Amino acid sequence: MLAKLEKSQLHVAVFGRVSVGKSSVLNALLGRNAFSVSVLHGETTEADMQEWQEIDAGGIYLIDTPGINEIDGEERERVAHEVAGRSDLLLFVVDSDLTEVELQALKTVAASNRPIILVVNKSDQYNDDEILKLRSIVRERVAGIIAPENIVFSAALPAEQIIIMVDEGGNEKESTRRRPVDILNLKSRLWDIIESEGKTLAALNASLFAGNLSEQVGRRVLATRKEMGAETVNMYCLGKGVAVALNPVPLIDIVAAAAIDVGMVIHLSNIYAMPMSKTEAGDLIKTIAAQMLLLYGSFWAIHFASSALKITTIGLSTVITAAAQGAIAWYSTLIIGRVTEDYLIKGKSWGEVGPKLAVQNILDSLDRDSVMSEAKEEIMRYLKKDKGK
Ligand SMILES: Nc1nc2c(ncn2[C@@H]2O[C@H](COP(=O)(O)OP(=O)(O)O)[C@@H](O)[C@H]2O)c(=O)[nH]1
Ligand SMILES: [Mg+2]
Repeated sequence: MLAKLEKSQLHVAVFGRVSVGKSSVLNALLGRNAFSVSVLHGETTEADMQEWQEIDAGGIYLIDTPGINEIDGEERERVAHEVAGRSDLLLFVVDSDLTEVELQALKTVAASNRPIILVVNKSDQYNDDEILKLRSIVRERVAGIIAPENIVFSAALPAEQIIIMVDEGGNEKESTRRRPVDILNLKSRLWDIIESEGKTLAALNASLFAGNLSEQVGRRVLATRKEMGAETVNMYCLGKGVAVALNPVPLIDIVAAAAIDVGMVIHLSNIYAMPMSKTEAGDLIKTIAAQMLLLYGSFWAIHFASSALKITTIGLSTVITAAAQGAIAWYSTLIIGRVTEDYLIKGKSWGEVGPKLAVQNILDSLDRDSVMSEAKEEIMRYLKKDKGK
């Protein structure tokens, strides 16, 4: 998995019932008969892989798998699941409306959080009217699981049709004909997805894989992230505390403080592998700040008032009042950081609790007075050190 990630390989696997044309779809994409196709059930018994050279980016591999409905095929099903689990993108192939078994299987693989293209193959068996109907039936069947743009029709290996021609003399002449292969819709949909999110898919899947590998690995990954997260939050708390303490103009306090928090949230989102944009980070901070205001309104009001008064306090024991204000800034950044981590660990969501309870929980878990007195000491230490220089 790591080697695959290093070489930025992307694995595309087919999934589906026996004989729907999985191997044929892959051959049509490749433009050569790399995978064996058979009218017999269960021709493909092992997962097999071929590089798809057509895409410039390179490193795209197509993986053929056995069907999911083998009668004595528990082992085959296991292989199919395993391959799907290691793939970055899935082609779920059907050849008509989905059966109950297929729908169940689709739901199972959809839970693995990989993008899925639903390929309705053997379209040569239907006329235009039937295709229209089939499309709307399938669309409805998989609503909420597959986006409409990810449902594509194909004719990977159209069947031979026997054509009987009658000439003027009344003689019948038999010939055969194949409808043209139709794989372009699938190809362009695949290219779109790979072009827009190929690298991300590979990286995301590698981390999902690491998470699935064992509970232990998952826990270790999380523990490492939490460690890095705590260090990061601390760094920003000190940064903001000192910035606020040093800054004599209250308006700039607020602007600079906001910029520091946004920086921290973006930094944390990278640590937790859920990258956020500036706007997203800003929105999250607004949500958290609104909850903090609701819960601790008067406390923050005093914070702002004292910030506004700071200009007039210069000349008193400036360092001490500055450090006190810095400590409040530190505390607010600490809460934003902790709540953000909580939000990221839950996969960028508030879970069942909602933002209010999430903020409340973090506030409850921290002893405000001791956090602030420690913060004050840290800031003073830093300011004195700075002055010494
Ligand atoms: N009519 C028609 N038959 C197809 C198409 N694709 C595959 N088949 C046939 O379906 C059968 C099973 O194909 P195969 O690729 O081995 O299916 P798999 O078991 O899902 O891998 C073969 O007889 C193929 O000729 C198609 O687009 N149209
Ligand atoms: Mg096959």
